[in-house]
Amino acid sequence: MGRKAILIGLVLALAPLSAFAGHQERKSASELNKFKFIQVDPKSGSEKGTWMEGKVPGDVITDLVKAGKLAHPYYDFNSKDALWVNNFNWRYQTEFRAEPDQDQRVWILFHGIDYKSRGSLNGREIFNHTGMFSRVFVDATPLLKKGEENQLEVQLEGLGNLINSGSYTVDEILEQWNRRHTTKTQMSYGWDFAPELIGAGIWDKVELFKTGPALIEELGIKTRNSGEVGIELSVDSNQDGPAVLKISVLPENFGDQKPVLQQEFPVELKRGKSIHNSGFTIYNPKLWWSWDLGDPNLYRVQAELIVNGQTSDRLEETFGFREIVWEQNPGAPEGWKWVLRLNGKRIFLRGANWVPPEALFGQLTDERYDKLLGLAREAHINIFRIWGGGNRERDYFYDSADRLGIMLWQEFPLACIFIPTFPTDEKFLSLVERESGEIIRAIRNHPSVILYSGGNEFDVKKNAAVVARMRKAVQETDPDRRFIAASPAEGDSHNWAVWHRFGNLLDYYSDEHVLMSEFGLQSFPSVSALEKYISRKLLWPMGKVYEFHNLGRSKMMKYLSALPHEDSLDGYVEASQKMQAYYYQRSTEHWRIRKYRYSGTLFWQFNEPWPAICWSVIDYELVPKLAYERIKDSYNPLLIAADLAVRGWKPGDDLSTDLFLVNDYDRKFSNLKIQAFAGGKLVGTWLDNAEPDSSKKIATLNARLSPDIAATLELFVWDKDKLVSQNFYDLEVYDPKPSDAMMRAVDKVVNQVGFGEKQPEKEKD
Ligand code: BMA
Repeated sequence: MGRKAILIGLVLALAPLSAFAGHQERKSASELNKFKFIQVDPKSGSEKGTWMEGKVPGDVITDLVKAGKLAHPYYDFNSKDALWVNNFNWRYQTEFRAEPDQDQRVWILFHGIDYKSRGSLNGREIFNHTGMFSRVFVDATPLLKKGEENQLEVQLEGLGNLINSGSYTVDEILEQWNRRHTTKTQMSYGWDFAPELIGAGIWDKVELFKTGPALIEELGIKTRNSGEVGIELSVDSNQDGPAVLKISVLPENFGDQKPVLQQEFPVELKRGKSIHNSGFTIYNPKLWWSWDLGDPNLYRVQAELIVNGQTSDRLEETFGFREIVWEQNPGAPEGWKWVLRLNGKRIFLRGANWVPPEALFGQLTDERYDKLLGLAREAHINIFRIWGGGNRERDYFYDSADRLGIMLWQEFPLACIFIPTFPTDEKFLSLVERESGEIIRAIRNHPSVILYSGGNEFDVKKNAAVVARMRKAVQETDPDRRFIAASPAEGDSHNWAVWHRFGNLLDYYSDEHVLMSEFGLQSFPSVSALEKYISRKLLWPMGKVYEFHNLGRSKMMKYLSALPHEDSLDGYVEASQKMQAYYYQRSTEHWRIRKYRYSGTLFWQFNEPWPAICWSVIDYELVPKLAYERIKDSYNPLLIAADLAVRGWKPGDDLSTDLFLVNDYDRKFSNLKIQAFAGGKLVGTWLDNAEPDSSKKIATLNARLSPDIAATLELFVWDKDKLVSQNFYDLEVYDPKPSDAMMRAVDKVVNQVGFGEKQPEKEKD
């Protein structure tokens, strides 16, 4: 379906849209993606140096690397050498031809600009914009030159560097002080798993297209599982009068993909912007499910706006039918509602935290999204929390999550403000409201998105003003989806007693919250990944470059000291990955066994934005760490788990443990055969059933471990002849030391003062 007979000739700038663009897709639009760029002195406004080739979507640092002006900032300490970039402005230019017929309008749509920018067309200002996530629509028609090239320019303002005081604490405060004014990706100011690369760029796509007198600015879609669909059509028209909205709906990823509905609605256009609501019903809709409960069925709506008998604009969008209910966790304080029902079915959240997959957005590709989401699906993940220090990702990510049946929890771009508070002046509050609203608009039609959160780790009471404006944005734009003020906030837990407070598994097991939305441990990536990004002379002994790439050295040494390991890079890599795997496996299984006292686990963190030594389970090279392999089994919807004591075993020891069968599917498994091998020897076989959505103890296993084989426990579940679940425990890995009284006190203070957490009712008594 193209915008009929609309052709735009372009000189430099065109590339076809990817065939897989489900969101607000204008098939006839072309992307402007080839630009040139130049450095600009912010004071004098004069250009410095020469024009270079720039790519959109992209960022200035990536473009400078390509132009040979910067060494790649992911290598060694190089990101320091990119800091000067922030002290200049950057002018991007492209040219295009557009020959609209009479009554046609030409539009340029910027999907995301990082962060402060001014745009001009043929020398006339077309916008002056602040905010990374708001779209910028430009009606280019009045400024176009016929039969000539049109010159589009975007000048990006350098935001300046953070002052480096040389003291970690002072720098933390300065950094929070600076970034709390912006709704830009917070992580780009530097994080404990990301470099400081503030940068600037036209980070999301720029589209060029024509319409008739009326543009479809947006198509908001709401569904009920009964089949009712509400359409909110936002229009920008340059004339009054009657128009017709033609709707056609077809299955997107199932069935014969023939239209299931075609309908026309009268629309009374008003000059300027207007909103028109209409609705229709799809009988017996096929529902969208997370992959573990069913098929992620999607529909496509094709919308065509007819003005004066001619197509004025067309837009397509995918959407789904699904209903979400959040229920109170049994036995938890009033208001802790984290038991999820998807289309009436209860489902445990087997999740992870998602961070931007590239610190340099110019390097981000659809393939990277594909690989990461594919790995997530393989690891049985059914939800991602898109962390507030990161981004609203590009459309492709949400489209892919829809199609894969992976649910999403989207945060707004505010994170980790502990010492100061967010500003309360109207300028900032309205910026936050607009940017939150635009994030919602960009993703609200995706059935995979099930929750909004105001951001990561800030006191929601001290920051009530900013929270109120985010809530307002949700209420006005998408009131049916749940909004929480921040995470943690309503009974979810960021448990950093382990790692930041040097604790052990017992600190997880004593956590009284009901949703584990962050917990984790750093590990080293593979030696080959380290060799790729750290120069040979800095590789060993481990110098400061490791901290620069985010190693928490003293914490790492605490956790490594619990395991015998060689004092070599290989030894550190292996032991740290073993330790991380141990923690992720034992914690997630502990909580899954006790569903729905606990209703979900989202470990910190799935991926990483640059080559780091951090909490990720997939390294920057997209190589899974050992924890990823363990999570695959621990997150199997049909889980066989040993509820092991917090201790270690040696070859020859006696092992006694309860075995649990956890079934997150909504179907029953009958006559499953469960086998246990201790130290490689078959020590038990059981036959049992797994009821839908259940967790049950199936046996107590008592066995003596073989004296001369490593102490391991392997569990297998067979459905007839098919292996449907398995698990592996390295019983020799053990970290003995829980956090001490002082660290537990620190943890409490962080939760109360940092996150504004109320004490659970029980503790108050
Ligand atoms: C959490 C996150 C991040 C941080 C991580 C590890 O609380 O929300 O801010 O990177 O801890 O320290």
